[in-house]
Amino acid sequence: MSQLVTLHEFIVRKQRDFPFASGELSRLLNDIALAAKIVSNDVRKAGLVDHILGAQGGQNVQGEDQQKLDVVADQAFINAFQNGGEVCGIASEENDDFLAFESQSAQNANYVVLFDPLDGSSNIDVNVSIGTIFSIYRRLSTCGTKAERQDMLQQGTAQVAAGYVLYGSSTILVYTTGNGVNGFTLDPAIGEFFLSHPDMQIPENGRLYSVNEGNLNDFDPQLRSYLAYCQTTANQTGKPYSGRYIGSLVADFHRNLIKGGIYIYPAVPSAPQGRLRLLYECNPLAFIAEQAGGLATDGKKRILEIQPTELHQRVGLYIGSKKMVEKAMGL
Ligand code: AFP
Repeated sequence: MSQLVTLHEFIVRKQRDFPFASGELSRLLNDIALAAKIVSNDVRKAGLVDHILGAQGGQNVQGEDQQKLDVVADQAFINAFQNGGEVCGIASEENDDFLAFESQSAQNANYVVLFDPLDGSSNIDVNVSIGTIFSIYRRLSTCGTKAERQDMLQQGTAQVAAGYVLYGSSTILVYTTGNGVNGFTLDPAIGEFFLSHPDMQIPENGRLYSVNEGNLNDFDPQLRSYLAYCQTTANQTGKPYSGRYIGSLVADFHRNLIKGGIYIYPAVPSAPQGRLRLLYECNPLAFIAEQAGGLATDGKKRILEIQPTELHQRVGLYIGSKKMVEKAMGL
């Protein structure tokens, strides 16, 4: 039998590669794993528990209906960060403004986390995969003081780590610290994540394209012609690509990461800057895509080099297999 490696053991081994590491980032990753287990447990019983399933009744800062599970997940991660003591502040898709933690121990912490607690939450009521996406940065403000806005508005290239948890047919946590991408599947019976997808690499080319084709008439001619190519004789055998669109970015991205493919959500008249959030969705997934050998752009430039100016900034996203993204961009 091959040896099982837990997420915790894997993190400890990686930390040993850096003799001067303080262990803070390792502890933070373990905090994320703990929150992920709590949320996974809630997601698994969403259909059973009336107070969890359904809309919260409020709207988030983008005017979208908040699902109860959105709020539950947001709080689970915030609690994990506050209890863990490695994070001085957070920004989340569900909160209008960033939160600077008040305690002295938090003010002494070196990291901030930006996250989407439940991506694809409009899919909760129909039992479709959803996920948490996170991004970790070192703070820019002075240690010992409260976190500031500048800590949150850093370019994606400054990410120290990023990852996602997909609550799908199983729960999988995928992350990078800038040295490859690894995936860990949760064994729900014992509540432990095990290394299941070591050194993930996205195929250079794939045959899946993921786009909301309901927006086709709003796409620019370049993108329309790329989609026509996908639908006709795109691969070497002269067969069209297959369209796969879940409407849950984290699930669409994960599938394409494993099988090879491209996910596109461009700017459209109804979302002139794009629909997806730079800080909570695009930057973390772009970091993972690049670490796995793929590409992520807004259709013109590298996602990771976009300078954020607002917390809830949106951008277009072309992400996935390198050759497919290049072709979609007309390169
Ligand atoms: P929610 O988290 O609000 O459900 O948004 C999901 C999402 O940001 C992303 O996960 C999807 O890919 C995208 O929106 C779907 O958008 P369309 O419904 O416009 O295709």
